[in-house]
Amino acid sequence: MPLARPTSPAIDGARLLQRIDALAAIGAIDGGGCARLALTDEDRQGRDLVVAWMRDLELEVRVDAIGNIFGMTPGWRTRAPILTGSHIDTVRTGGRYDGNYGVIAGLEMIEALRDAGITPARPLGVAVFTNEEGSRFQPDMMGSLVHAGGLDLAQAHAATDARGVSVGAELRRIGYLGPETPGFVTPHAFVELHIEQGPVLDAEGTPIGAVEDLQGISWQEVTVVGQSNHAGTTPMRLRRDAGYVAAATANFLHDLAHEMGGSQVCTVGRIELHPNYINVIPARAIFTADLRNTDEDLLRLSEARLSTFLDAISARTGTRVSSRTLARFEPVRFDANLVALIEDIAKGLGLPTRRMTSGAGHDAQMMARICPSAMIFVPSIAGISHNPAEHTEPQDLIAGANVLVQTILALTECRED
Ligand code: HGY
Ligand code: MN
Ligand code: MN
Repeated sequence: MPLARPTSPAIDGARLLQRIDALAAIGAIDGGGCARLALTDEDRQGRDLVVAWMRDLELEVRVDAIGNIFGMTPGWRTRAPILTGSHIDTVRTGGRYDGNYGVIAGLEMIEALRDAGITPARPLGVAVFTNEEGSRFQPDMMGSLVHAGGLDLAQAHAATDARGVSVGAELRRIGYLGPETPGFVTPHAFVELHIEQGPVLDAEGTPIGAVEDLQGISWQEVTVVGQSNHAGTTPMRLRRDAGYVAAATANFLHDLAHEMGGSQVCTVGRIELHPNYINVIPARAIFTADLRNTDEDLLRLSEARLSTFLDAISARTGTRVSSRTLARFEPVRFDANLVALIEDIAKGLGLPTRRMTSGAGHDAQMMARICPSAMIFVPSIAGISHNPAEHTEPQDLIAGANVLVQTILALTECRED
């Protein structure tokens, strides 16, 4: 794979990788991954480390009331900054690059510019958005959604985890309920560098993805109420088996994705049965449905098909089924000029590039609501992510950071205000 042509400023690859490793050590799990669920003590430690790096780089650190952290260069109050960044919270079985890479590459950009004595024509900022993953608190991309005005702060603070602990209480507990009003800074543009988390770039041997769009996301939590009964004595015809409804729905959604084809994906990631014993017919099942499609009409069709299926199986099994929306975002198109710029920059660095869609949700999709936004992807080996085995080759990590720096520099030289 071609190495990026040397440019100014030069990314210090060793420093970039060293920071990735240092952050990955917080909440480290077997297999080289991370468990830093949003607003846990591990998340706080990760935040504290990134804030320390920001201060070492003489960035002005601002924290807003949903816990988003912004490290800014001088002048950001009077001239809209160019922002980069991502998230450092992870899923419970996360990798070391998802989100973390984009934040650390942003810090590396700041340091490389400083080392080269380059002062961009516009202020810059590196953002760490709260609770991008949505694993502990829903919706996902919570911090950037509040920043973009898509979710009321009080509603976000009131979101609770499985133990009934709220976002607001956790932000206060870890010391990141900041003074700034969410949305206090509107960037001139936002560029997020992220691992692809899918198989495309690695399979093609393409080092850079210029992300054009991002698919729509529908998250539901479905509750099924049946009747616990004896697994041995209860004839099948008398059962009201909540566990069967959950399993049948997972099967239905798997088949629905194959039937619909295209970009449709369906995932039942969490199933909780009560009382969850071998010889008791489950009285209750709570499970999640994650539906995604690049086309909003088809995403709605998949939601309607699920609803129809649940109505029918509820009637057939004598169970009560209810569903609540945990997150719902339409597909997003990124700024065409920014995407073209990323493509040009990558090609100018001698890096093969391809345009692509993001299967995953990202903070950039929320920032696209308030300013021109786009994403740069680098390959994930075998497309593995949300898994400790998540891996991206060092030379790809460095190439992506070079594309980010040059893209941001190109944007700062644009004189229009
Ligand atoms: O679910 C997602 O796509 C993201 O990782 N929050
Ligand atoms: Mn991510
Ligand atoms: Mn993720």
